[in-house]
Formats: sequence, C-alpha cells, structure tokens
Amino acid sequence: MKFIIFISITLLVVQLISGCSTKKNDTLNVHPVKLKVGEGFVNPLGYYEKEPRFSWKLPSIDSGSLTQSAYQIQLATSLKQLRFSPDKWDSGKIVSSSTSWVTYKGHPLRSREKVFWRVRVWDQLGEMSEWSPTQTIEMGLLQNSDWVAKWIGAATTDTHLAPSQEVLATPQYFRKPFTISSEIQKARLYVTAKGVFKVFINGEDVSKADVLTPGWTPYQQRIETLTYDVTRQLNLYENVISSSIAGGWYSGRVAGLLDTDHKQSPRLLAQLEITYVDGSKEVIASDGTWKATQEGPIRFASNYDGERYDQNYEMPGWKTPSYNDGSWSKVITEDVLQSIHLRPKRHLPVREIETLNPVSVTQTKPGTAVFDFGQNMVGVPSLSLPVTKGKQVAIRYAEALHKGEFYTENYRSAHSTDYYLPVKSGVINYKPTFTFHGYRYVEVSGFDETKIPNANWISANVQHSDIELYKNFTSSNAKLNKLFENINWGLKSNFFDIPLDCPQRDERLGWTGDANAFVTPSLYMSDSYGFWSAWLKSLREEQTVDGFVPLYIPYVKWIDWTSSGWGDAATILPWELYTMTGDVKILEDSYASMKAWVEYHKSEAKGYVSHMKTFGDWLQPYPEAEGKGANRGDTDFSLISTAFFARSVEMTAKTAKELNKVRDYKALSVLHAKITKAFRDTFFDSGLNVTKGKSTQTAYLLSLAYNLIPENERPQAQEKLIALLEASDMHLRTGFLGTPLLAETLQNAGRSDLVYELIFKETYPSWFYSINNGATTTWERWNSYSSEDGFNPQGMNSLNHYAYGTISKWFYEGILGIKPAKPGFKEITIAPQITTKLDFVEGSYPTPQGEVKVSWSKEKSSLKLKVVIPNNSTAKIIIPVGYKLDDAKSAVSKPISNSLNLLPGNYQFHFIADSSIKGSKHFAS
Ligand code: RAM
Repeated sequence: MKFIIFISITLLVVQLISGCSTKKNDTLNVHPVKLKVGEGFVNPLGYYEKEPRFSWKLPSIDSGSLTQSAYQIQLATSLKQLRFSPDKWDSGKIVSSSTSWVTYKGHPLRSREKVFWRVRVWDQLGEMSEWSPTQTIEMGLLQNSDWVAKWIGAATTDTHLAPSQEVLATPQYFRKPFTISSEIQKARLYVTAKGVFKVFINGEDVSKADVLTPGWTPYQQRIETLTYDVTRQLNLYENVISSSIAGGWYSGRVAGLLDTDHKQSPRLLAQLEITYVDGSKEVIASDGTWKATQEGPIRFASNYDGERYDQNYEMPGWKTPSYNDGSWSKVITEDVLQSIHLRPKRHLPVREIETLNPVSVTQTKPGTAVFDFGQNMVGVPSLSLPVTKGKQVAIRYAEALHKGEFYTENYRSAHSTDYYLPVKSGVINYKPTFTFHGYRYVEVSGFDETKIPNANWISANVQHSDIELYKNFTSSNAKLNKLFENINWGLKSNFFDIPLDCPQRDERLGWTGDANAFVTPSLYMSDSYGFWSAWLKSLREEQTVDGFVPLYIPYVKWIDWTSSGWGDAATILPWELYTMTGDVKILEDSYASMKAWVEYHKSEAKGYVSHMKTFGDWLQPYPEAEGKGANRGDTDFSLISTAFFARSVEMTAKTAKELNKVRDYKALSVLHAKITKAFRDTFFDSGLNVTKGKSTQTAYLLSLAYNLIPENERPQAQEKLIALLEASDMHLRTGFLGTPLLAETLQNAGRSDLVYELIFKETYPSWFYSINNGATTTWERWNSYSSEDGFNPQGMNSLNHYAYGTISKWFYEGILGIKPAKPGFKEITIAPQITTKLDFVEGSYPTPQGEVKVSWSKEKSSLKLKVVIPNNSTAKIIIPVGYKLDDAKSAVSKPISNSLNLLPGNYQFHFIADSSIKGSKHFAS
C-alpha cells in the first residue's frame, strides 16, 4: 500500500515539477558517462587489480530522469575486437540497477595487459543507450616474478661497509646509457625505490608530475611501483636513463624523534621495457651494469630536516647520453626478495596541485627577507634569487610569526631548512626535490644584499595526494565559509600519500584515531576513496596475528602500544567507506581484520568491560589534570574503551550481516548486547549519572551516538548532555573522540539549534575562535594560538591538523541535510536543518549515482528549497521542523506525514513557517 502511494506521489512530482517524462525512442540517444575503474581511476596506466571493478553514471537528460534497469559491459584486447567480438569479457545484458563496483568476470588480467572497455545501459522503459566512449586499463607489474631488475645502490652505501648516517642521507645518482637501433612501438618504465626517486630519460623528467614517489607503505611487506609511458622520450641510437634517489620515509628521520635514523641504504629498482614495431622486445633493467655516484649537487635530504644543495657538485649534462661518467662507480646490486611484495600503486601519488604567490615581503635585515603566502600549506617553494658567489642561502619555514619573529618551536626537532651554496654570482633557480615543508612563511637569508627583495623571487608549490577537492559548500555566512575553506586546507595539507597528523614537525604520522574522526567528512569533500582504501590496506598489513593495530600506519618504532578510539580504525573505516560508497569489496577485504581487532578488544576486557589503554578524549579543553596527563581529557578511560569495544563489535556485526555470515552476525550481536548492558550498568547509576570519572559531554556523546543505553533512557541522557553544554555556556568540552559525535547526537535529539550555537560560537573553545585568531587551516588544539596569549607552549601544537575538521560532515548531513539512507546513496535522505543564523546555503555531493544538490534560502517566513536528485536513485525529503509545504507554489499536494518521496529530477519547494507546529521554537532560535 505504502509503495503504491509512493509511486503515485513521485510520478505526480516528476510530471509536475520536471514537467515531462522520459522520451520514448527505440534507443536512448545518450550513453553512460564518468566511467571509472576501481576506487576512482580513469584510464589507469599501471593498474593494480586483476579483476577490476567498473563504475559509471547515467547522463543527465533534458527530457526527464533515467533509472537503469540493466547494463552490459564489454572488454577486449583491441578496439577492433571490442567492436566485433569482445575477447576478454562480455557481461551480456545484466538486469540490475547497479552503476558502480561491477566486478569483472573474465580471465584475470595479467601484468602489462592493456584492455579496452565500454558499457551501455537500459532505462526504466527498457530502452537501450548507446555505448559509452571506449576507455582503457593498462596493468602494472602484478607480481615480483615480473621483475628481472635488481635493487641498485651506490657502492658507498654498501651495507657491508656499515655506511654512516651522513652517507645514507646523501642522495644517490644513477645512469645507464643504451642504444636503440630500430623503430619503437611502445615503451614502459616500471620503477620504484626503497626511499624516494626521480627518473629521467634523455634529460626529461618522466616522473615530473609526481612528488616523493613511491610514497609510504609498510616497506618490509609491500612497496608500491609506478608505471610511466616513455615511448615519446626514447630516441633512435643513443639514449640514457638516469635517476636520483633519497631516503624519504624509508631511511630518514621518521618518528623516533632521533637525530640519527638515516639507517637503511636507499635503493632504486627500474625496468624499462621496449616493444619494437617488428614485435621484438628489449628490457633495460637496473643491474650491475649501471653506474652511480653520491657526488651530486643534493648533498643531504630529509623529510623533517630539509635539503642541502651545493652548486659546486653540479654535473652538467649527467642526464644526457653524451655525459662522461668515467668518475662514477659501478653500482652494487641486491636481489628482489619474494617476501617484500612489489605492487602497482593503489592511489594517485602526491603531486604539485597549485601555486601560490606571496601576499607580502618584508626585509628583516640586509640579506634577509620574510615572504608571507597568506596561507598555511604544504609543499616546497620555487626560488629565482639573486645570489653572491660562495655565500650560502638558507631557506627557513614557519607556520606563524610571533611578535614579528619566525615561530618554529612547534616544529620541535625538525630542522626544516633548505640550503643552497652558489658557485657564481647571479640568479639561481632552485626548488627542493627530496623534502617537504608545512608553512605559511618563508625566510630567505644570504641572498645578494645589494638587491631589494621582491615577491617574484619565490612562489609556493602546493603539494598533496592528487585527489579532487569538490569545494561543494557555501552559505550566506562568511565565517562559516572560511571555516569550510580552512577545513579544505587541513585536508589537502595532510593527505600526503598517507593521512598525516601534521605536515611540519618531527612526526607527520598516519594516526589511526584522527582517521576515524575525518574519514567521512573528507569523503564528502573530496574524491578520496582510493586514498583511504590504500591506507587501510597498509593498516591490515601492519596488524599483528593477535589483532593488535598500531597507533599509526605505517608503523615505525616509537610508541608500541595501542589505544581504544585509535586501533578501532580497523572496524570504523571499512564500515564508513562502505556507507559512503556502497562498495562491498572494502568490507570483504577488511572482514578478517575487523574480526581480529574485535578479538584483540576481547583480550583487553574483563567480562564485557574493556580496560584497553587509551589516549582518551585527546586534547579536550579545560582538563582537570595538569602536565602531560592533561592531553587525555577527563572522560573515564575504561568508559571510553568499553564504548569503542561495543562500536567495533557493532561495525563488525553489520559487516557480517552484509556479507551474509549469518553465524558470525548472530554471535557478534549477542556480544554487542552484553557489552552494551555492561556499559550501562558499570558507568551510570539509576539516575543516569556517570559513576566512574568525571561527568563529561563525551561520556554522554559516546553513550548516545553508539547506542549504548536503552531506548527509553535516551531522552534522559540527551537532557544530561544538554545540561552539561548549558553549564559551559553552550561551549563544547570535547577532544578527538567526543567532537565528531556532537552534531549528529544533538540533531538526533531534535536540537540542531544547539549545533548551530556551537558552530557559531566565537569564544574558546570553538571553531570560529581559531578563525578570530587568524587561522587559515584547522588546528590540533582548540587553543593552539590566541592573539592575547600567543602560542600554546605545549610541545605538541600543529597549526595544520585535520581532526577538528570533522564538523564538515554536518555541513552536508545537517545544514544541507544530505545523507545516505542506503550505502552508496542509492536512497538519499534530505533533511535540511534550518536556522535563523543563515539565509542561504548551497551544496552538492557526487554520489556514485550522480550529483545530489541542495540549496535553501529564506525570506521572512518562507523557505525555498531546491533539490536535484541524481538519476538512478530515490530521495526522501524531510520537511524542516516548523515549516509546512506551500501547496500553491510547490505543485506538490500530498506529503506523506512529514516527508516527500522523490524520483530523480529537479525540484523546487516552497515552505511557510507554521508556528503551530511543535518544535518550531528550535528552528527560530
Ligand atoms: C599526536 C597528534 C595525533 C594524535 C596523537 C595521539 O601525535 O595529536 O593527531 O592522534 O597525538
């Protein structure tokens, strides 16, 4: 019955609002668009998955909406085969509405194989579309046995010689000349490093788009490899492949906070595969015939400390075939071990994405100038600078100034300085290669003192993992928009091959707890599924057999315990990624790891109460404890750990259900019920007062957000939470664990007005407080800096940290009101939360089906809501509290209770305020 009403209302809506229905033709004059492979690759070169997953979107059509009733995918080894007889796979017509994550079912693709693919669809009336334009996939080298190359290194770095820290921190340069005597059809370079590499063919940087590749994985288990098409770079006759490498994350200072951990010898692995027009093949692989030197111009390189460039060591022409490498030595070689998997990179590398110019230049003393870029960010600058022969230039970085001086205390031991020693006077051009900095200000000293510093001496290359940022939210409030912008900068600065906690100090680690807070917000803001899924693979690799998950991924020796709220990334991430994408593969890949983490939780629990160690509600404001302990907040540790025990079991149970593991699902559900009961009885008395530790906002947030107290007690718990907020003058008192739960919990309590109060708070602790104090990114602490008191003196104080950016999730799910009602947004809920604080809001999200758009604007007592529902999905609009539909203007006469069910299309609704509606006081407050 309900279904029938739904159909009739939605058809009415489609007809009245969109004005027409889908055109009836023999075939649809359109084709699927936005074809993707895996977690978002477009025509990948060097792909990793033998059985790729395919996704596409239905096109927007003027004549109405489309819903897919069937699809067909074809794959072939050539364009011709694709057209006439697909030899890899033809799915045939599959009756299904799926437009994403369709798994290839032909013979697994092999290393190097190139395939062509296309897709067509049938709509709701059974009409067939045209074929999509053809797309390609070219595979990388999928297994170690594909590599005939050997790891190579400069002889000076031979481990048998026990090379010093200094030697290992000095980049190595390689060369291999070779000749080509017939015409080339294609050439591919497969390459990676233990460390980070640059690679050139005949002088051209074939890796020029990429920064610090191959990036950071658990190197003892898996090293990612890159594939480049170098057909165009090769010449007939004389050629040379050359490369430089440095330690990067493999052999440099990483965590440990020591000055001395350039420990392992960086190595290069390269395999150039040439196919000639006559079909013959040749491989130029790194081996004992290559030559190397450490006497090149980059004398030192380190992620934390910077780079030292000495022009005296320049080797003009070393990347060209004619260079005389007589003074270079033969390399040493090491075999490719079976135990370390060489696998194609699973997500796009760090790249230079944009360039910023200084907003001001100040000469602080002769030969020293400070350049302000007006924005805290990550990357390296390009300098074009007048210099004096023999006088070293020093380039320092800072996120902030303190009383006009460079403030670098929060970099801790990271030296973060680049040096350049010129051999002649004149203008130098320099960009550091093997380091990265987190900064807003650059101080350059040692330039030609007779010259007046000029803004065009320097520009900033902003680097981050190559993910698209959607920039998909704006409102009538400038400060809210600034907050959104700051969160974007926090995201891009710290998505640096892995999710970093900070990009500038001597840490820069992939902390698991931070990921829990930010994974979903970041998916709303950017195309980052591939980034997260790749990091989750590293997490699974670092997990030990007993289920233990390190605090940060990849793990390096430093802090060796784990924490509730952090290790739970093993269960939280897969479920949240699945919710946002609908890709069941992330659950399949993660299920064993999720179960193992639950087992680890069990081993840390007595009965159903957990005693797992925890960082607590990290960096909660106004903690009772002093000193270091203050960082962990006031919420009882065991309460937190038991809440996360329950949460992890819940995520794993849901996954078991989704994967049809019925027995597991039952057992996990029983376990969850027991933990929940133990939680309720152990940490609260009959009046729902906290009995262990302090009564905190986070204690109630965890209870409510993770459903840990019985339904009938929820209203009481909500009241307690609100009372605590009121007692702190409607300020939050939450750290890394509580903050992500605030908005949704209050919205569920029917108090979105309070979320707005928190967001619009101007005083400490709040989001706007940081903006009022000059923030251009989100900070690690609510009070990292204030104009009055200066910098928080705590050693751990990043001015670029994404965790508190977690609030952006509510920009989508609350302010705009867009939420997945089913994993992957096949069904969407749209429940905008209206406030007097905003007159206008606009935003969108590219769901796997297509883009959902919402905007609302207010005029006196009326509210206009515009919505675009993407093809192939349905949406339910929840009428904002305190409003009723204005029938005449909206052309929709019968909402079902407080909601409207919609098919794909463009809609515009008008609502009028109705003070007789219960709850309306909240929308106006
Ligand atoms: C610091 C950072 C990081 C946090 C850990 C516990 O290193 O604040 O983000 O997760 O502490």
